Amino acid sequence: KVADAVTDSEQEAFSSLSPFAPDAASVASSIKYHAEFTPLFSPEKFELPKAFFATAQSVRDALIINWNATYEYYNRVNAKQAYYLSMEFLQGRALSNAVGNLELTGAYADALKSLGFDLESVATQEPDPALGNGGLGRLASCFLDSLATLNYPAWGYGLRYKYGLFKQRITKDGQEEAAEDWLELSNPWEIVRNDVSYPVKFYGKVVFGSDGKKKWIGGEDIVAVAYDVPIPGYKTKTTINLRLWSTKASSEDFDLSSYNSGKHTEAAEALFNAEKICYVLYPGDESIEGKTLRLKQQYTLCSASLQDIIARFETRSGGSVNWEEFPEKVAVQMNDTHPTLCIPELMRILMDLKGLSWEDAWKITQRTVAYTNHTVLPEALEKWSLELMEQLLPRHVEIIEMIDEELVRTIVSEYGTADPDLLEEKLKAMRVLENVELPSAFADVIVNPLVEKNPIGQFEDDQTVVKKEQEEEETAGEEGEVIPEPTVKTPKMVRMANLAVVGGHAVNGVAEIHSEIVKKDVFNDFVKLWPEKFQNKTNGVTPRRWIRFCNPYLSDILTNWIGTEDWVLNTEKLAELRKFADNEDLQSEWRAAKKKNKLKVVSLIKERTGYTVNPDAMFDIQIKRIHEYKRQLLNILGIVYRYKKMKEMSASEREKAFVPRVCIFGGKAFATYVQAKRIVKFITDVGSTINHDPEIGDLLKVIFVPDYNVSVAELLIPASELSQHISTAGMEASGTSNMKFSMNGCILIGTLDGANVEIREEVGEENFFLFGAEAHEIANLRKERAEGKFVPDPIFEEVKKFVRSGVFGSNSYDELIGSLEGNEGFGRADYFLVGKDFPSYVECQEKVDEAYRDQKRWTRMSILNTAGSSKFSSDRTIHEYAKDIWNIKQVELP
Ligand code: GL9
Repeated sequence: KVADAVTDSEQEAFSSLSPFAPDAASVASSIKYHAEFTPLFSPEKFELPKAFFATAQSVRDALIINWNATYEYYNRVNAKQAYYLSMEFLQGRALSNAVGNLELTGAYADALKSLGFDLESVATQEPDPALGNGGLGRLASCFLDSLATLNYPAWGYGLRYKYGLFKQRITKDGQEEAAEDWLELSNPWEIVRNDVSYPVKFYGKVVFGSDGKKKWIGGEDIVAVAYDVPIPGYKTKTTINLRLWSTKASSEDFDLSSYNSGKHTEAAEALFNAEKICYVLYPGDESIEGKTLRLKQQYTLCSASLQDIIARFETRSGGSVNWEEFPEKVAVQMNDTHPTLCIPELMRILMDLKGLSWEDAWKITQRTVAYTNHTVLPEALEKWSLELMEQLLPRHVEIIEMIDEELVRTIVSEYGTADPDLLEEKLKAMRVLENVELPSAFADVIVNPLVEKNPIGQFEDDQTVVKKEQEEEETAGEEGEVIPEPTVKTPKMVRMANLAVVGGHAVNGVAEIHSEIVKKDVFNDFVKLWPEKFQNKTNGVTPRRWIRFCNPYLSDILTNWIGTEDWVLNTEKLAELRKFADNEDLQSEWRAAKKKNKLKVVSLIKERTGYTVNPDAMFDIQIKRIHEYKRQLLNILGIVYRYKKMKEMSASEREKAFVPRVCIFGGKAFATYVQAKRIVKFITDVGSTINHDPEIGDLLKVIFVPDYNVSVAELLIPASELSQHISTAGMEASGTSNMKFSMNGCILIGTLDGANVEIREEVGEENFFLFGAEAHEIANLRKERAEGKFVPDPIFEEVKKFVRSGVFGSNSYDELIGSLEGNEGFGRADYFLVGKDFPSYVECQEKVDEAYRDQKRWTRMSILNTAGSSKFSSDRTIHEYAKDIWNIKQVELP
């Protein structure tokens, strides 16, 4: 319908917008033009780095035409638009993706050839944008690709971190972090919008203005400036926008007189204070300064984005603004709790700046925002100190207190006062404010002041454990010294997840099992109040980046056997492969493609680690953030067990008993997560022993690929044969690499966790290696474990003893192995149940070897994985969000 708003002559004007001339000769001259007129490198040198920049700029020209047309058209038809707010976007390299989506790969390849380059080498010059950490950030980027491809009016909003997360180096001491200077040579894809900037305020105080309205004044003002990144859809003109904010001080804040009197640091203090907000993703938050910085980041994202969204709404309303229509034009999706400040910020703008009443503002806010939960681990269920928030965002705290009070009213009316214990329990669990006395209006409803004695929750998060370990180290004084008991504090906190649930109209988990856990455990009390809010949206990944562009060999096979390339847009077509699963021609093509991808990884491993690996061995891969719940430790202990068995055999026995494997790990451990860093060190130690053992040779190699990122994933996933998704059941919300592996014909070994459950359903249980305890058993197993009732399997004892014997160096790995036993001082007793699942894991791995020996069977399983992966396209996920949460319609450009 919206297309009707455009007249015929306008249609013509749009069509005549010359799409970028797509022939190789024009492309070559455009590249040459940019090489000549962009003085980024010395003019006489036209080498690879310059070729990349010139090529990227030429592609950007093409993107800009579509990007402008899209923006203008959306303005004109004024359709409802979705905004995806995320602290992370893991975009990956843009060049091959952009030329692929524009269907210009051939033209660019030919053009570059005529200039003496090849597209692939040019593309690998591009640094990976370091704007994310893991699955949550990559999901945001897959969503942008699907939104553009499916012609949904939508934008992404994030922050432009100067250094991103960090660059990982692997040394003999394990992981080291260094600043990732991804912008060093400038970013050819971004368009700085110096004309689009908003003030963002911190600190200050709240006063009544002359109009009787609340006003937030004083404090520290910074400026958020927009950097736009065009996001092209596949085979469509639609090119949406990812708007990233960068922070700076206003020039008035530069103290010129101090500067001239020689006080340079003081003079520039405001500049540094503003700029440092966008230096790194997830700055260390153990110090109060670190916490403040993170909260400033979150508020900057929310405030600048909402000001921008509101300004656009006002412009598009053309002079007659009707605020009730806001939720009919705007949907805001909060990617995890990080952007939850959107709720009080939208309330503040609507009430204090636009003059709406609390009731109207609240209705509008609730109808506009929605929240996606991505994990049941406490680090994502963020809590902020009320005291800190009161200082930094005094007006928002007033609003949050009001929201909390309304919630208390709802809870009291739901549960009544007849059973005070029940009411107290519910208030404690559900309130937005924690350890805060009840608002005065409720003073006599409940006698107990609702202040927790011990604020540490059901599980402790990484940070808490890290801190405890450090405290233990610090307080372990001389013998006989009396160590004072730590004082138990009851800090007042703001629970962001509760705020997100209360303030939004929808809450979704990211895989079926996860959404059930969200409903049964995490937000159970809220489900009773508002069952209609809770939904599932199983994650997905874009088949463009994750099959079509990263795996051209497989893509050609798919297109040939399916008979069309439509599968890139309609992944249901992949199911047609099922009927050829046993076809010998397909099978041999399939294996040949896998082999070619494996050869690329052989080079990558050589280049990054110096090791030479055998391309005929099984490639067994686990790539993801290093985390105890993801159980890289289970994988490496399985490898250690395998190695031990090999060492006990004669050469011929060994060769008969084991399938040769290259076991590949990749992933970053958060810089302050001590136990995760110990795991990295252990993996690399095991690798250096096994990889240099002449008796073992090609039978087993253990590789840790340093600095894992999207580009490394794009090489590893197409080459994988077995991949590991072995989290403690119930702890991995979804996982998304599991989907990418399965699409690329890799067979999964995994627990019944996250999206594994649905993948197994889709590909067939005989094509998935399942092991381990199930989610519903975990709580009880932990309880038994803690009560000392767990009897470890002899093979688990055997493997730990082997590690302690010093085979992998002088280190005895006390902390690591101790954590599996719950020894004094080493934290929770195998909280992640590695010991419990170890025997069934080892047994399952034996089945993997057996299946791999029969290459026909293995190839069939591999084909059936690809054929069964259609559900996991992010196109399916985005259609669901659009329909069930955002209520947006596809808008195709004329
Ligand atoms: C995560 C979950 O751990 C994953 O299981 C899930 O697939 C993704 C996307 O929904 O979200 N939640 C989360 O906080 N992260 C995830 O990867 N963390 C990061 O990305 C840092």
